[in-house]
Amino acid sequence: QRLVRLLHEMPKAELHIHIEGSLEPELMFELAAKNGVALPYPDVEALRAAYAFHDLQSFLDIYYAGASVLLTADDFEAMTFAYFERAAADRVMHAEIFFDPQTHTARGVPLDTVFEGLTRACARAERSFGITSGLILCFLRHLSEEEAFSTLEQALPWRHQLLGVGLDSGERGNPPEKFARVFAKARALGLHLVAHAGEEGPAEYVRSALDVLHAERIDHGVRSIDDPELVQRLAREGIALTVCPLSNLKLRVFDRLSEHNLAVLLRQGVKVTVNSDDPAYFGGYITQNFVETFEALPQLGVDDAYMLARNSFEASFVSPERRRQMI
Ligand code: ES4
Ligand code: ZN
Repeated sequence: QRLVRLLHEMPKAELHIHIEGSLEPELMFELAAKNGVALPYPDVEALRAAYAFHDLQSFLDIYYAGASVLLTADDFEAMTFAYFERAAADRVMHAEIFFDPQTHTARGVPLDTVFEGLTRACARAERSFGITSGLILCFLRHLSEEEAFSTLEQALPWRHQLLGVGLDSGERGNPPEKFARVFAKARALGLHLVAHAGEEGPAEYVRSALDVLHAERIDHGVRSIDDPELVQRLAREGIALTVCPLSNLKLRVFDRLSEHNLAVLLRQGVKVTVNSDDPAYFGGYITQNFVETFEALPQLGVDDAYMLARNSFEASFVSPERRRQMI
């Protein structure tokens, strides 16, 4: 109906998308065959059937295995451009894209190959669809800070193609503090800073992402709800949360979408945005996230749709001029 059409057609920015999480099973099998990489599933159907997760780690195991088919710059370009085609259909005007270099360098894929493929796709998306984008290099938090430093060092020749750095992978037991020094280095380089926090981990990790890492946005952040003082602070300081409802559902952060706290956070004045996280694994791209969330939370209406879209532009790292163009 009218609301669904609005959610589909309204211009939006996507601020939380792991590009490796946009790799659809069909392309995964195509690349596996081309590159002679064996997948532990016989076909697309068997692979999709394995997408029944019970927590973050059970997803990450399959997600890192899926990325093993990516070998050449063309592979990274194909995956990334396929995401942009979906994004264009969802009226995404601007995307800030996460990638996990350590997943690839650990397999012997050079960082240059990753950057080459991603940057080519980003340039082509701007020409083809007018979508602007930026790349956010994520450190894997289950690895050491030393390894994160080495990754940042290797990325320095590409720093002008980088919008910022982020922090992802298994949250529990890997607090933001573990990466204080490497984030300080990235900050000194003038990079933007974001971090996953308060997805499976406690509200305390959201606080330390802000206070210790100086993160400008919090990815997920839904566990902030356990700390009312923190929620007030997020609202007061205009700190955006990049919320991913279908991800939270699939990884059992919430048992049902109707139990999601997105609307509560929004009503408390928090700058909430809606995003897709790993759309090939979680059952939908950004518009699907909007539509299912609005269906599950009847207190959300047209005004909220506009507010969530406006929040996505305001929380993005684009220049004010480009922002005026988009809205
Ligand atoms: C992720 Cl949903 C999620 N959480 C943390 N790290 C990730 N990497 C890819 N998807
Ligand atoms: Zn994420």
